[in-house]
Amino acid sequence: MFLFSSLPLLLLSVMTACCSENCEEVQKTCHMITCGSPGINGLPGAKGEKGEPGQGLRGLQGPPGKLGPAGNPGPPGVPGVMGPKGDPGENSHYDGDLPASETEALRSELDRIKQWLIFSLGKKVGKKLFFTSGEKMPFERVKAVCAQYRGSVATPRNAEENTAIQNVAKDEAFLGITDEETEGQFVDLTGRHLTYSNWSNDEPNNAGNEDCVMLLSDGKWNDISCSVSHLAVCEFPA
Ligand SMILES: [Ca+2]
Ligand SMILES: [Ca+2]
Repeated sequence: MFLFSSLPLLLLSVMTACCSENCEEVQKTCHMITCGSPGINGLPGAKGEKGEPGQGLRGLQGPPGKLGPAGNPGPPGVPGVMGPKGDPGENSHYDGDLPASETEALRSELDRIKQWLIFSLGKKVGKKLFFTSGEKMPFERVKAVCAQYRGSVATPRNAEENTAIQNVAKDEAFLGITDEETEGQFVDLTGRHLTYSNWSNDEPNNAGNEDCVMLLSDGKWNDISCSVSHLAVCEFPA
């Protein structure tokens, strides 16, 4: 009975004791928050460590980028393996394998054409044919024209060839003889010394530096300038 009657009093005492302590703390806290001056912002803290990748969904792939510039060409490749020999063509039976009768007929025809040309245009002496284009030109040009037709400038090795050139030219013509290399030493265009000559009287005289040779109308020779123009006569193997 006494216990029931004194219990409310006991609870009240405990609550009062607790309340007095807590209230002091509340009052202290309340006083600092509501009545103090605002503080100065502190320095930023140290940067934290990088976080773990997030768990979100990956974005869609973007469109392809622009085409880049063309690269440098690569080195040449290794040559391929040689292919097999092709089939013979339709005219393969003519490849250097003519019947003897046809070869002889062609040779005969060629000889006949040569004779026509010699009869109308040139002269044949031994194994040489002499022709002229009928044009006059400087010596360098004569050499080029003869070489163009696989011949060389007419060069008489004996009196018969000299007469043949004279008959073909019927005019003053260059011969394939010069002393351009060594003054006074006339050689043919291959550099060989002459074994035949037919100089006119008092020639060669190198009058005004004359290093080429002209066949005169009478068949005699005269050294003359290489830059003047005379008839071109060429010789060919017969
Ligand atoms: Ca000379
Ligand atoms: Ca002369």
